[in-house]
Amino acid sequence: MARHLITSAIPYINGIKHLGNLVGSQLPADLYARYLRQRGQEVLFLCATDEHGTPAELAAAKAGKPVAEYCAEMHDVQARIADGFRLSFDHFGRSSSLQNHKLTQAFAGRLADQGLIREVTEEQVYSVADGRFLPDRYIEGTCPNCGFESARGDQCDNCTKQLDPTDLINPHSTISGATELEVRKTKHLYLCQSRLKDELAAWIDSKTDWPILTTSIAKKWLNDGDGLQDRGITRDLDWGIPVRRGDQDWPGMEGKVFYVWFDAPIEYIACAQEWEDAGKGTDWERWWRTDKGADDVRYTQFMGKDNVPFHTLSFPATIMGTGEPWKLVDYIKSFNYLNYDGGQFSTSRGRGVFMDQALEILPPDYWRWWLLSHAPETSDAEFTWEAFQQDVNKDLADVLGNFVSRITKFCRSKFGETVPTGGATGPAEEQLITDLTTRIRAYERHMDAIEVRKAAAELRAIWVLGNEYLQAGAPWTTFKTDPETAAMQVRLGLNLIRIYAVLSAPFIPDASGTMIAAMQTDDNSWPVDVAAALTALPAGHAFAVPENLFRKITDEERAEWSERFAGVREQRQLS
Ligand code: B3M
Ligand code: ZN
Repeated sequence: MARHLITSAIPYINGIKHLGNLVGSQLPADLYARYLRQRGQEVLFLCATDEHGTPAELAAAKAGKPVAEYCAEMHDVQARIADGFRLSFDHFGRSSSLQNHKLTQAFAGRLADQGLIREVTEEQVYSVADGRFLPDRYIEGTCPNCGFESARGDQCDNCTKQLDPTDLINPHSTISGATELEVRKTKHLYLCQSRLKDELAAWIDSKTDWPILTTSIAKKWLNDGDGLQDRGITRDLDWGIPVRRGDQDWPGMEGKVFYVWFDAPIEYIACAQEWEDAGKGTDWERWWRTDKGADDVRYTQFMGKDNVPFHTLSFPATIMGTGEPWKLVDYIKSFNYLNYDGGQFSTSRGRGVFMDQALEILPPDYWRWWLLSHAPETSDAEFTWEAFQQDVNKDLADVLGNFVSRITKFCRSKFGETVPTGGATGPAEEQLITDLTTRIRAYERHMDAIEVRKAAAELRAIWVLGNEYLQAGAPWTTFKTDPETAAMQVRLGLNLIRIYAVLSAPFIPDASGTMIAAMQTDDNSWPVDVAAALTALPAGHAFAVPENLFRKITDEERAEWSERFAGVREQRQLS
């Protein structure tokens, strides 16, 4: 038995994620975690909310709440929605946890001890009325390029020109509106990651099995980008992890916090501590410290492509720089973007379907199936309502749902609600076993390799095999002349339902649970030997006809939803 540590990129706290975010990190991570658990592996699957940084402060201010209160509420909201999608985290932590405070400060202290942190004096805008330095996006003014009046300190949203706050005409604080701004000197800590370049390059070069998407981004930043310039790891914000050198004060750093991208990945580790401290497990170090057994762990990270530089360069640099035996990631599965109906999902404009809204209109399996079977692995993918309706209706309702309903209802009407006895298998069944075996082995290979779309295609093909068998065997006709053979066909079909439940569980856990419950069995063993698995439910075993597994999406619904989600999401921060 192997041990697998799995993390999904931790979602920002400020608002609810859209389906594009979901399919690029949390959902495929859940698919993989569920699959490995089913295959008997020991899994620790962690996620958390990413709670620091300017966006969290701004969102809290907008909601009129103290930022700590806002984060606590939004964490609960996100945890509830994650449950709604059946994301099976072993722990859903918070980057603002005490554990992460301590660990982040310890990392910084250790990096300083290793001589990898230097102090840099910078000039930054200070607001006298607010009594604080203003991050670029807390400053607005008129764009010198196009005259747009609400250009931000870092960029004009109208003409997209990159700006410095000092470029703005009539600059003012977005916190208070104050115009009394001055440029003051302030000191920040920089992580000397440029000095780790060779070590990082060698490490990335050794990852020959990583997806091209992951390594191409890493190498681009490593070689011709400026991704490995030394990087500021502190900010002048109120909300965040106070800058300390381990458990000591850091002279000159009073009132400053660590940069959100410094502490967020460290939360992957702190989350394991939270998991243990919450009483959900023991011995977190055996997952994270190679001197405490984590050498045996295979660590897989899931994320969208925009997060790859931080996970291939910055976070490994943080870990390597300590010189301590922390576990480095073994495999990074990254994703392209999912677009929405001819454009992009947009959080700011409310374009597309957000996780809470998705669950309001359909149960999680519909989304899980469609999103995973269209995961943007090799290129960007697109969500359209037409495709969603068509695929869900066909794959889930017509193929899988229909198979389950036909077999169980036919059996009930002709043989009653127990697995029928009698009849002998023949060439058709042998062929089915051969085909199923081939496809199930391919499905396992794709799941092991985290080839999500290929796995989904294989699973769909496995469902289709059942339908084709039923169509060809036609027990409803056979029954009239040869009831024994019909009984055998139905017995096999009922056993196929159990097998489908097991194989489909990583994709559609609710439907899988319904199928297992209907088959009234607790045998959810993986079909390693297909012929044997087809006799798991013996003649005489009682079952029940389940409710329809999936309903069809109507044309009216499709039209209504595509209209409803076209843009301008209702301003609902909390639901
Ligand atoms: N919070 C970005 C995001 O939510 C960021 C990921 C952090 S992973 C350590 O997409
Ligand atoms: Zn402009």
